[in-house]
Amino acid sequence: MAFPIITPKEAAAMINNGDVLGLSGFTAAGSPKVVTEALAERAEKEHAEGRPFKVDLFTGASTNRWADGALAKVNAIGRRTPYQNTPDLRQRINSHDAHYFDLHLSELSQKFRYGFYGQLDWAIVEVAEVFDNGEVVLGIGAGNVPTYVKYAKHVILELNSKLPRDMYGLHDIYMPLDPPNRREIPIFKPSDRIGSPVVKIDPEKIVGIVHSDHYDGIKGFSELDDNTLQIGANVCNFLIGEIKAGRIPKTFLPLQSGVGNVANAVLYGLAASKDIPRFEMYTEVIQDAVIELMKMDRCKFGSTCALTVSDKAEREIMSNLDFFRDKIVIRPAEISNSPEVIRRLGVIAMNTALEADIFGCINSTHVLGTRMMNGIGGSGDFTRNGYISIFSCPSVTKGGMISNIVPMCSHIDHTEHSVDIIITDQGIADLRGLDAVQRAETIINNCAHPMYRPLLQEYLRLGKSGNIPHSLEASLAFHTAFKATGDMRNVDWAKYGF
Ligand code: 0RQ
Repeated sequence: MAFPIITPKEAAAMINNGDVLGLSGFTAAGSPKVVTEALAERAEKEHAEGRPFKVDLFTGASTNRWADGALAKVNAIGRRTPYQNTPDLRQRINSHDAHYFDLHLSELSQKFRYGFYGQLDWAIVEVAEVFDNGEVVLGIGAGNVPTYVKYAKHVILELNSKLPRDMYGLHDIYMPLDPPNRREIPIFKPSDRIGSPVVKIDPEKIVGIVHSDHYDGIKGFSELDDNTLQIGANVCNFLIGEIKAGRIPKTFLPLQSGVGNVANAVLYGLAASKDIPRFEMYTEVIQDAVIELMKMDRCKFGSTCALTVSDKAEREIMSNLDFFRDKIVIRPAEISNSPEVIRRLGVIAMNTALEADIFGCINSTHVLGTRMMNGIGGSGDFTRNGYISIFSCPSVTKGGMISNIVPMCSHIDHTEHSVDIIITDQGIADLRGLDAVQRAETIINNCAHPMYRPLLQEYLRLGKSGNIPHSLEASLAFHTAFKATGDMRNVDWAKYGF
């Protein structure tokens, strides 16, 4: 092999306090494991000896316990973008130990190339194979690797022996030109291939290869409960109704599905429904449910940025690549999430909300408007550009103490202009063509839990005038009641003069 083999410790020793790192991977899949873990050990030592040690991390999306997890635990992350979901990092962000800026996943590569975020010192990239000319086959998450390896001063490769060499051909690596020279991204169906199966890295930049031997460590999903199954069934019923009404073509349209338990349940709902035609996905994450749907021949093809699957499913895919090869393509985030392509293909966007308000706005990111959960991820890329944009969530959370339908979202990621449909276990609110008050009535009657409906109806009835009849004083009363008493049902409208 043309490149030196080094240990994780030797790799970590080359990285300095204040360096900016671009990591491979997306939603944990394909993220580095052993170099970042060794770097966290080094940071801990430096801190113990009284020296500062933090690095900035640019990733594709969330990483794993060996990268975000280990580095956040020892407080070694300075700046961090985009999406994340490890408990330690979440805590560091909410205490401002780590400086997190959240942005749409489709935008990071190009904004990095535009020079908005400065220089990159290192790219640390998990690979399945390295060729002597510097070409590499990536792991199961492409993220922003093509941009990071182009702009980084140095590259460290993690060659993961869990990834078989015949992964060659699973990726489609394409980087658009930047304005004013950008052309169309020529994807006209989810399975179109427009780039290369490998990422080309300048061999001069590769300082060494580190061996690793780990699956991605992605945890499986919660058992589907009655509520999530009902949400899945409601999404299916909505889609079937749209096909029957001729608003979605009979041949169907590509689906996008977000992350998390609810998204996984929605996909299992699709499997159960015989009225949903075999479908394709143009999405950013493929979770376990899609792998099952491919085996059942319900999902024909998936274009994605990552296989965000449990270790069990990852092992299964890796040992059956001949079956999956013509069913999956892994693309960089700026292509999997490209607004241009999403709009062209007519992708049906299905994402999960933390909370929705009665006028149709969505909070995807901030618990009680203040604490960062994960980040906006690609939900905005798909919501703003989808053929139909659907948000789903349970009607209540934490045993009913939280209503996921609130008078006004405590933080807004997606405005009513981008949201067509809201679905909970209670039912479906079709907001297309409705004014603000009609939207509110529909959401309260169809999506709110019955125990919260009277409270929401009262808010709407007593709200002040205007196109969106909010009461500025009372709009966050559900949240303040929860903060004060631990239960949104204790909201007291009388306090606000109602
Ligand atoms: O808390 O973990 O203590 O049980 O939030 O909630 O219902 O399990 O939902 O796993 O589907 O995640 C929005 C976070 C939902 C995710 C979000 C509590 C609840 C639970 C998780 P526990 P669930 P899911 C493509 C698209 C943004 C990015 C995105 C997400 C925990 O879907 O990160 O869409 N989306 N990307 O109890 C307080 C509320 C709450 C609440 C739920 N209103 N207030 N807590 N919880 N609602 C993929 C990518 O972009 C990569």
